[in-house]
Amino acid sequence: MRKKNNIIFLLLIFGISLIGAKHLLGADIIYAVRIISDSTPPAAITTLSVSTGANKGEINLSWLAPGDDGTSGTIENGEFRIQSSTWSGVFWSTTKAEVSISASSVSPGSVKSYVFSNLIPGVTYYFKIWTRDENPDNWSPESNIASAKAQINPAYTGYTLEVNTAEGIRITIEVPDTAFAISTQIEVRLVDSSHPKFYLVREADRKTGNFPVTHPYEFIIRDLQGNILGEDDFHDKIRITFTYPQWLNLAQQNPLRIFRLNETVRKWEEQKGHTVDVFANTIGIDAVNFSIYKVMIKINSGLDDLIVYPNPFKVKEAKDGCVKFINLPKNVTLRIYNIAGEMVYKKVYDNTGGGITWDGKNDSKRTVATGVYIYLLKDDNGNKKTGKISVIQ
Ligand SMILES: [Ca+2]
Repeated sequence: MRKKNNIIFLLLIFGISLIGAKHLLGADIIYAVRIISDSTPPAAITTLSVSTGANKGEINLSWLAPGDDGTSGTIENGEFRIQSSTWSGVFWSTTKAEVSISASSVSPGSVKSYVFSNLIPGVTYYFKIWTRDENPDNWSPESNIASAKAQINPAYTGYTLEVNTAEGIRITIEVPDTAFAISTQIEVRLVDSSHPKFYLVREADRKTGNFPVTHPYEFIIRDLQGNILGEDDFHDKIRITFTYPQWLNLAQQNPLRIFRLNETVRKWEEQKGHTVDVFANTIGIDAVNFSIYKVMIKINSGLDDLIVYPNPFKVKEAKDGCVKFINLPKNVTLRIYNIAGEMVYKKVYDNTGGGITWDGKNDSKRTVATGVYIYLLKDDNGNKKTGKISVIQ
């Protein structure tokens, strides 16, 4: 709290006459206010709690406010700052916080909340929060750390059907009330891979170079009168989620895709907009109609789909301290050059498993200097891809 000392100055104004005698001309009182800087920051928040939010990519935060000085006193002209990270070991600091919330008339112990949005659905985020009072330097110590997963999809108001298949794959189908024009209850039936159509499909697999992770399942939907529905597009999207085997490593999970069989041309077509939850081992899509679906690992034939992240590569803040190159073909060679064109790192990968990493070290396992580097990826067929990475040590 700001402390005020009211000091009264008695201002005496004297005039000096020509003969040197002092004459009191008048007196006035003025007030001066001296600010004694508040050096007591608010206490650390110990009650930060977070939970998956209601909408896609959201996490809800709530906490109990501290006081202006420790846990007492109403905070005026203060501020809360919140930092988020997908890694709990990140450098936590008010200077790294992404969110600033002004705090005025905040009484100690009052419940405060904030909704983080536009996070990556299904990914776990960690949070810390700080509070300051009216003194810009009076930051509280950091709060407890709290984590939650960003919402993958908003909760359906309809119903969820869960099927455990003979292969140990769990398939979840979330059907919103608005999916069908009719309001009757609906029965969903899965047809497994003993379906005769699938023999033709296997030929197609080899041509497209996709490695099947689950057998195909056909989804058929009937109303209670036994009529097959879903021949036309749904009125609203239906969510289909597959579990995938736990033995897949992270690099194999990245290229997981859901394919739908186009029965007219007998070809598997990749379904866009999938989300992978690496913690629950699930992959899901919003389906616009029922059909035959299968989960496959997409093996790239070239380097066109390469993704390099994070870039800039802040070594201390990157997960596992590595920059990742994903959506790769089977065998690649990675070369890293400095801006002077000198090669600092080279590695040949006989099996990329879909992705590789670089830890920001040269061939002698020494940390490279902060700066811009050029990567060159080359595959077995002579395809090349280069780009810049900003490395920040
Ligand atoms: Ca204070």
